[in-house]
Amino acid sequence: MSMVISSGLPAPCSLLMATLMLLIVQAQSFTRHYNFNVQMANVTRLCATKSIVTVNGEYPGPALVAREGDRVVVRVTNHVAHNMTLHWHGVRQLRNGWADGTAYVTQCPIQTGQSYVYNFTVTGQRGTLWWHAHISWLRATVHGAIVILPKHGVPYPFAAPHMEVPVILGEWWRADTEAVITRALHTGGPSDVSDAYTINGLPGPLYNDCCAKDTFKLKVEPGKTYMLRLINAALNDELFFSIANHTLTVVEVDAVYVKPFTVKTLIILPPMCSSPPSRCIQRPTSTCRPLST
Ligand SMILES: [Cu+2]
Repeated sequence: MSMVISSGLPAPCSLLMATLMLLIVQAQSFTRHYNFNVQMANVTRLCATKSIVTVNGEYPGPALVAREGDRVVVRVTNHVAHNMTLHWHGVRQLRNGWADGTAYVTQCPIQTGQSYVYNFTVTGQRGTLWWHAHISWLRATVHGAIVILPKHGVPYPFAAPHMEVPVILGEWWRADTEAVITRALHTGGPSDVSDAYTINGLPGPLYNDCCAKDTFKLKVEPGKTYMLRLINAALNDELFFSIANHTLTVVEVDAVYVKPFTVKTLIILPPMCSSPPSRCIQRPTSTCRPLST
């Protein structure tokens, strides 16, 4: 704007150019529409198939991708027997409080057969967050990544990675997770622990033979940088993350860039979603660079 004013143009021209520039900036923000159908799906893990609550039949659920400044409109339709809300973990709901998705706090749950449209603008944030069910224990299987890219034309404040990959750490129960939390609430004791930890919904080869094919694999090339968008979607557990013979450079935490620092291991805390969103403990995003460079 100051460039226009200092250009020496007559005032009406300056005003016109300023208006055009404003329109151009506004045009770079988009409205992103998503349809999230909450539905049951049969998923096989640890050699057994069970029916779980999902979004669009996916476990983990679909990634929600937007740029800073974009409006996000998510139509959620509930096709399962459970009441449902979805929470956009860590997204600052500035003047969008009704879109926060906390059941019985900012909204009544979406009942079976009903829809609700979440409508919010991503303001002043860029990085990795996540979305999850915010009622009972349904977030065990109803969750996914939120990827907030910088504004169009704005680079990362670090070397651009060769590839970006969401890495969602989670848990898998053989039992119905709603039965697990119901029993814990009845007894007042701790809940049963999960049967497996997962990476992007897959338990990996450490549990039993039939899990070998259910392993998350990322093919990498030596010397290239990969940005792992790390999310802890476990119910209650702090999780440690490390890659053998590699280091991790943390470049962003909670959708805020940080001065990059290098570690061998990260601890990622579980969600504390009974707190207001601004107090939720969130996940770091990291880049890792193979040591073979
Ligand atoms: Cu949360």
